[in-house]
Amino acid sequence: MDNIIEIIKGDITTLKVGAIVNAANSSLMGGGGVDGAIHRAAGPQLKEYCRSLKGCQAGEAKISPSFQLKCKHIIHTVGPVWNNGTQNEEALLASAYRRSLEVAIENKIQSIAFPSISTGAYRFPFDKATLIAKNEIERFMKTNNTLQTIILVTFSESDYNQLKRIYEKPKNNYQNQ
Ligand code: AR6
Repeated sequence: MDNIIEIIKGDITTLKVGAIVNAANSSLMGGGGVDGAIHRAAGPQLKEYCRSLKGCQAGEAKISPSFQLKCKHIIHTVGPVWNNGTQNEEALLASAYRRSLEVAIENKIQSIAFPSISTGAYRFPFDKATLIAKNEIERFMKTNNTLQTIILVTFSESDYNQLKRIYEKPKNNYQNQ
């Protein structure tokens, strides 16, 4: 087994990994939710650095140092705002995961932690978002084995249970018999 996916419940800002992913907005100037928590914990230098990144489009990703966090880097990505699936949201969410993973590889990062991008303030349905993330991560892992650990971080107990259910679901009915 070259790489593993771990599901945990907790605060992504506390993790000592190669990179944590931030579910940012396109200004990269901070906000609420996980973005606010990351900026608070990293300190004001993060905002100064992010200013130099000059924003980020939905589906794209940019990297910064982690400043006061225990992780080495922060990969800032921007998920889509859910609009009943009418604005290419599924493809944009897949791209946010894919581009974050590509940026991690480009920077020789071996462990990465993701929050559930777009499922908070951006209102993307959690189940749908989880399946898109799973598909993208699994596809990526087939062709890349330099990233050794991918951690999916959920904040609430119910999100954690839902994620576990989706990842542990048997692939076909034969496994149920
Ligand atoms: N650790 C892990 N997960 C967290 C944490 C944390 N510390 N805090 C929240 N979550 P959201 P979005 C979960 O709203 O939907 C911001 O204002 C949360 O439970 O943070 O992509 C940005 O600036 C949810 O499952 O991000 C943007 O404007 C998930 O993280 C906008 O929100 C994502 O929720 C982005 O919205």
